[in-house]
Amino acid sequence: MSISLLVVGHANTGKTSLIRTLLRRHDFGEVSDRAGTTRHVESVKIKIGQQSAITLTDTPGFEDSIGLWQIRHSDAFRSYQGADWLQPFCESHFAQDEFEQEAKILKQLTKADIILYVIDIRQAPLGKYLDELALLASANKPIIPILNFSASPSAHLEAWRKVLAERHLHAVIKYDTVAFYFEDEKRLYQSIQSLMPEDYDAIKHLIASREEAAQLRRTMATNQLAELILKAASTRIECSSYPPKPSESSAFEDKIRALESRYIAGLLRLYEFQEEDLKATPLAIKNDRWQQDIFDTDTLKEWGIETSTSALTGAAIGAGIDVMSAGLTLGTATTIGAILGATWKTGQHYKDTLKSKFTKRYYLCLDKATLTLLCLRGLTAIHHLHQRGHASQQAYELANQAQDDELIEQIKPYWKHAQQHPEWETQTLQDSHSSKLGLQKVLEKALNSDKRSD
Ligand SMILES: Nc1nc2c(ncn2[C@@H]2O[C@H](COP(=O)(O)OP(=O)(O)OP(=O)(O)O)[C@@H](O)[C@H]2O)c(=O)[nH]1
Ligand SMILES: [Mg+2]
Repeated sequence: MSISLLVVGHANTGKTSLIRTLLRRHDFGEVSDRAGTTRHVESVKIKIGQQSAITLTDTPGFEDSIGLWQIRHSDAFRSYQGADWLQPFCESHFAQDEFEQEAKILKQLTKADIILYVIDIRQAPLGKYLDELALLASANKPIIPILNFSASPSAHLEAWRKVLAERHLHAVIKYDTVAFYFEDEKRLYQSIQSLMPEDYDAIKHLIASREEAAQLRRTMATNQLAELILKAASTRIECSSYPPKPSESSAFEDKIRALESRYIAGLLRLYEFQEEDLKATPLAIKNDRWQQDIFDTDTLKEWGIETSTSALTGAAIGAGIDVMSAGLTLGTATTIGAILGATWKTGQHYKDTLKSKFTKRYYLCLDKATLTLLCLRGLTAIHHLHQRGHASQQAYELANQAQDDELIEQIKPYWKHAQQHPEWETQTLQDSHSSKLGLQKVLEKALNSDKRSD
């Protein structure tokens, strides 16, 4: 069975926005700054699997509640008790003429299980709103007031709480359909649970499935970010001189920007937002000269050389390279590998380093600061989308972030490793990829520490 929630309120208080946010859909109804945007009643279901858990009904806003209140207490309707005035009123000429919009709301009242009364708390609790509450209360249905626009402090919050408490409306929900917090939504569902005890389990299930979906999205988002970082770190292009020619730098920058754009597009799809929801300012890219640190213990290990003798072997490698650079134009990886006592495979793997040394060709890679910036922007984008309401109208601008030394240290081993693996740029990195898994953990920790602001 589906619980029927009727979403009502004064014009422009965010009723349609609330439904969009609860649905996680930006395409429901029409949302705009203009009052009187919604002109028709429209219902939509929230499903868990195939089962419909909640039916949300959007309505036009109240426009002239003071006038409506006066008609309710005029000779024509005064004698009716409780909800009895609703039907005669909706069949009267008032419902066809000046109260056409209000009548559309009133017709729905008898069908609803719960009324969600949406309040714009930037406004004081004026008489017209109190009239709306009184008209709604006459339907004898439970009302949950939603204090919308709660992300910014409001001078009227306490006044609203007071007038609502005076009307026995204590279970009030603070909400913001733009800066969305799952905890607020959870409180709304918990209020519904307390009003509809027979549907307790269905709502419990809904809350759990929403929580799971949010967690899964976050895991997938950090997975995509880990992939971006590894691919960006492993990306390099060959150039004829260092510093590179402008055309070579810009070819490199295009590659990195394309990687970031692909990441952002994937993230928007994951969170079910659209391209226009997030604008990334151009990433400030600096390149660096790629070089393999042949004395790095990890590098030596990959060469198949034991680290215990690294100092000695390092010297041997240096000597080997000197000998070769004198004698060979471009030694094959196999030969070089053999000279250095490494396997054929690892020799092959390091051919770019050696080629770079012998042919005076250079490789560009991403510098440390840009890579960290890419990581910070990626985290900020996840953080923002995670709590962006689906009713948000303004694009979020993803700007360049301040450096974060702690994070740099944590991601350093992963990017250093990725820099030695140019093949990762084009490979599909499996979810079981050890660097990807390790980096993903670091990113999740950084997100949970909640330091990133939007
Ligand atoms: N910052 C912020 N803006 C909001 C919030 N809720 C709605 N808005 C904005 O307020 C305006 C009105 O939102 P709607 O959802 O169209 O309001 P409505 O109550 O459905 O309006 P009508 O259909 O005209 O009665 C839009 O510009 C929304 O983006 C909120 O919680 N915070
Ligand atoms: Mg609307």
